[in-house]
Amino acid sequence: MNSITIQDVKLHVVALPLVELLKTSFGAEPYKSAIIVEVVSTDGLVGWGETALKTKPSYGAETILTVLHITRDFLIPRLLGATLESPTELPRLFNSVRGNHHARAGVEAAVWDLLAKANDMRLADYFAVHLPEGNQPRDLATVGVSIGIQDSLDEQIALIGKRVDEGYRRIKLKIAPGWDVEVARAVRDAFPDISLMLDANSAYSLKDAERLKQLDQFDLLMIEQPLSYDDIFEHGQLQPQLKTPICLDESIYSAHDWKIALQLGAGKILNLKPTRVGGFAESLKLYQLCVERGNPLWIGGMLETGIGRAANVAFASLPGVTLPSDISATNRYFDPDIAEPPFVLQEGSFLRVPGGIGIGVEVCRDRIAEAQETWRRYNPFAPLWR
Ligand code: OSB
Ligand code: MG
Repeated sequence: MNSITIQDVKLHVVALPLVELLKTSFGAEPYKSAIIVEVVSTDGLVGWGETALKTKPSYGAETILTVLHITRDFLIPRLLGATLESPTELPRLFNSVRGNHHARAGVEAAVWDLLAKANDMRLADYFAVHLPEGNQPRDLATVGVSIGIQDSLDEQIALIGKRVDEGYRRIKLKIAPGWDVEVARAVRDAFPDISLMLDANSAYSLKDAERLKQLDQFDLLMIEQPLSYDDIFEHGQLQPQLKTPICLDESIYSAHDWKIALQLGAGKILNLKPTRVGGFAESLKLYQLCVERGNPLWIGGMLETGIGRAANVAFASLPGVTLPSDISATNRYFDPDIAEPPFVLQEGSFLRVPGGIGIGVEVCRDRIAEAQETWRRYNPFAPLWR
């Protein structure tokens, strides 16, 4: 395997208008913000990564500006001049930087792309190099779509109908207290056969167990993160009361956390967001743990641009990812995106893994520049970095 030496790291803070907002239990942001990481090697290769985060600490503790600070002041100085044989060396290089998973993940993703390119491989195949035999990617990722809270039941039903017509075979709805049982009932009445799941984004407490139990009647694939964003213990008390499997999202930051969750019976399914767990090295550990334990696994999304989406599609094409992932077609998110070509939903509810090396999509620098302008317009006082 070829190694690389890091010559330069550039950060591009971007904002893109969303084709459709995603309102969760903690609200909706009016545009998509992300930090695009560009890593350049001494032999002139370029790798791209993305931290797709919110501007508010509403999903987790990190925000675009904390990522900027940690990346610029602590991660980049450790990376410059480093010679790497594998991106799996990065967690050790960044060992002295506690937490800040999304920040570490953005830089790490760019190095994965760079090293895959240095070795003339597609990212999906390069992931498989880091796994035991029998984990060859499938060239496609099975996907669903995540739909936000709407202003009325009629609008909710209409939007689901539109997504089903587009070909999505798994629908995820955001719920919150007051927008839950009645919504699930209405949706089930309108679509008796769709594969349906709900995501509460931490909106409930154990006191709501009776209400959550009522959701069991709607034949849900799973309910995602009903309790606090930092809780594992109480999910372990809720799961035995529910027939619907609990899927953990917000509260799992590592393979270690998932082992605790399994031990406590806190959930049966993992939503693996590579950026939430600090990157693809930790994601590969979680992947292997889920394969060993027979846990259903899918890849979550943070409304990534085409850069983050391409890497997530590559990861979701690994055979241990057994459930549809939250990676929808480009036209659900952006028009246009900052990378080409767009991901197009295929018959059967899947996206194809790009054929090119690395992430396999072309980054459009003019669109990045435009998206940086959009960020500045929305955040005139935010500091910028190169
Ligand atoms: O909870 O899964 C979530 C987006 C931003 C923050 C949290 C979540 C989400 C999604 C979007 O549900 C999934 C996607 O990228 O399409
Ligand atoms: Mg979620």
